[in-house]
Amino acid sequence: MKEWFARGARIVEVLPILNGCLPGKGLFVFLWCMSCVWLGRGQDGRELELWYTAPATDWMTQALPFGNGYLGAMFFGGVDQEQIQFSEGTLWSGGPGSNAEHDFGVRRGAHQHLPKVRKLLREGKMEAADALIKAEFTGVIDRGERYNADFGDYGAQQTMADIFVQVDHSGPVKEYRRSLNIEKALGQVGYTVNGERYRRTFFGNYPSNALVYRFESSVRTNYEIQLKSPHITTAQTFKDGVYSFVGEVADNAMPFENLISFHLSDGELRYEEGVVYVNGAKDLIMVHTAATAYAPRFPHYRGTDFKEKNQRTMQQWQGRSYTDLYAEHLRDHGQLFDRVSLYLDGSGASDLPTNARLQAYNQGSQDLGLEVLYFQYARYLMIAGSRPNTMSMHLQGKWNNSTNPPWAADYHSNINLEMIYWPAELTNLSECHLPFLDFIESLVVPGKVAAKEFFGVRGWMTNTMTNAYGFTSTGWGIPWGFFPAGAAWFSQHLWDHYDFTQDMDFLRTRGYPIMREAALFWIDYLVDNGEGQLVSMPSYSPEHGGISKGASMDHQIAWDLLNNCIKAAEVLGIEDAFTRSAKETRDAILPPQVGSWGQLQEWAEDVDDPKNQHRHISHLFALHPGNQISTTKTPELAEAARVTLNARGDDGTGWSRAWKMNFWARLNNGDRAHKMLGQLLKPVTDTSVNMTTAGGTYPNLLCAHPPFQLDGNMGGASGMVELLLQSQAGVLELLPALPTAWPKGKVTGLKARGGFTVNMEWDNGRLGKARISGKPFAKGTLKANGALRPFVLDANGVHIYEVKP
Ligand code: FUC
Repeated sequence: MKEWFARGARIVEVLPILNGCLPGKGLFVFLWCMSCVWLGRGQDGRELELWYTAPATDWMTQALPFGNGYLGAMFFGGVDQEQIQFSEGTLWSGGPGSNAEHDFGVRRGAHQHLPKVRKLLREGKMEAADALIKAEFTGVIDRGERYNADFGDYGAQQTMADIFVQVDHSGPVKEYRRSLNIEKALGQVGYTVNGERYRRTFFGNYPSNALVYRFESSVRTNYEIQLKSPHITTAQTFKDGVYSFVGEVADNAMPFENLISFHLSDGELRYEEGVVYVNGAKDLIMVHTAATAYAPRFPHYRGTDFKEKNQRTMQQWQGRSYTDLYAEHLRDHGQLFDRVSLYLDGSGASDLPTNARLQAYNQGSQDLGLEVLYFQYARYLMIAGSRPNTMSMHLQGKWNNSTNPPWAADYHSNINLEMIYWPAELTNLSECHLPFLDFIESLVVPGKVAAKEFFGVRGWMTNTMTNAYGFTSTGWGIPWGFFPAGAAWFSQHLWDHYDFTQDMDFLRTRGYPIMREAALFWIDYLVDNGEGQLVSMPSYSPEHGGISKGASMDHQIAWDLLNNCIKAAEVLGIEDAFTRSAKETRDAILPPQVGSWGQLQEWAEDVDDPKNQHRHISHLFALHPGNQISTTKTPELAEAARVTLNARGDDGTGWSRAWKMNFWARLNNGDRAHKMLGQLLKPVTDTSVNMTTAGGTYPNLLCAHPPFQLDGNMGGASGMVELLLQSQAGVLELLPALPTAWPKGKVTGLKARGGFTVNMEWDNGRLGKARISGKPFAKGTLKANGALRPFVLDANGVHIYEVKP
């Protein structure tokens, strides 16, 4: 006890010895052994911790995130009032049910106008072609006051509710500390009032689908607990220590339910008109779950018996202790989180509160520990936000406190969603990739309807913005909304999942069929430019510039997809009319072009402006995350990419900085990439939308676009891996872009294509030792310290590479 309350105390593992069980039927107040034991950790434990000396007053920039995959929550740590805001991945407004005519944005028969658009483009009548697209190819949405969110029946991800806990105490607050330990996925708040000690603990348990909130005090304490939701309240009940809140989203009548079971060490529990009163408890535990009627199936997207699901979830808790739920959580989180460790030799400032630490780092004090924390925080967020059989993460992961969040907190395909999942395979969290892969699969059926109606082609597409209800149409504004390459880019994740895991069954039964359908779209959509090359016409480069006879990003994404289909077919032993046409199409696509000032062209037309510093650098897709351009295989194109990157500069929105970091890593420029990491870690507190140069990181280490978007956190982590290990060119490159700021270090558990796991140590900027593991006798080539070496794993599936001094 003493240890925990010491000034600037370190986080202490909470393992109370607890006899009580979570409630069985009829049991709502029970006592457990009062002698809780707090077990300290053997070491500092602060390296992987965010901590603060004051409560959060702002959700976006200060509150701390936790979650269990299904639910994302934020705690504030207010002294007199705790606020736990939460959302559930499947709760969306809009979509089917929001109006009788809802048709997923599809403009039926739009494809009839496509020949005319192409004719105008061929005649060089760009403006007329653009006007025709705007008139006939925009996705359809219904706006009006009856909708919760800005984009009408397109809908938006929804907050579910807040839980407010009033704590009855008064007097000066001392020794306040609010923290998030990402190694244990544990939030804590501690302080004293009048010499009495108070502590709160928060964690999200995935296997038991529970969020757990614990309030402890050295004196008997009264609490008032209330759930407040912006949605329609259908019913509130309290029975046998379990509170139920049933609600409904206003515009689409999507119902949902929250269950919170209450457990007290002592004192009394009472319920009156939506408020739960706890009187005189030293230890209060709330175990919380939620579910909605959503089901990820076109066209109705309903069908989950959410009340039954909640009952089943709660039955799993019965007869189990807090210790049990906590231990289960630790095991579950640890078996993912502990797969990767990163150590960078140098100074760290974990004794500074995280907000002050970020400021100090920005002012130039070296803090490699902050960089490691930032890297592992992305993995923490992925584990907390994306687990098998939960919804795919959206722009804000699983953390959304609004009914009308920025950009609907949806699934953007022209960089954001892909970036959010970049570190999944690289950082050994392949299972966390699955919700995105499931989501991709759910889009194929609606995406085929959209492809047929808009463009009269086979296959499936998605455009810039996609939601939980199969909206695969073009957006309701053009040019930003016109980006049919979303599906093809998503499909890269299917191939990567195979490439990293070597899961042949996945590739055969799920990955390849979806990739093939996405490829059919491009086989049909690309047209001859009159010189025997295939181009995307009409096209727009994402959110930048006007109509084009060939946006480079489309070409590069189509190339990547067709190339991956060909590789997949080879692995699966498939050779047929499709594979032949995939090869022919791939080889005829207009390759990346170098323009008049040595830049990589963003469009088939050489019109790039060297002064333009737009945040999207779409035409470098081929460098990253694609692999059509590399410093070794296509040095001239790599050089052109470098010219473009220099012109675009080092500022940008959060995700734009993160992407630039990845680009520089692929150009083997570790120092410039490291500079971009510094750019990403610029302290920001502004939450208003800024589309140009205000990106960085909030005090809670969430990425600031601004506003908050998770993509930058994830892109930053993937960029850090790209500095240490790259495998996209068929070779395991060890330390391909090591920054001089990281002269000595050690990493374990990174993943490479081919199903390899890599551990490495380096010193003086040179690799010392590497351990590559995988399937026994698997073969590969590694590149280290400038030399290529073939290797074969031994019978134990291991290869050790050691540089003799
Ligand atoms: C794309 C980007 C914006 C923002 C939005 C969510 O539209 O151009 O910068 O990230 O997605």
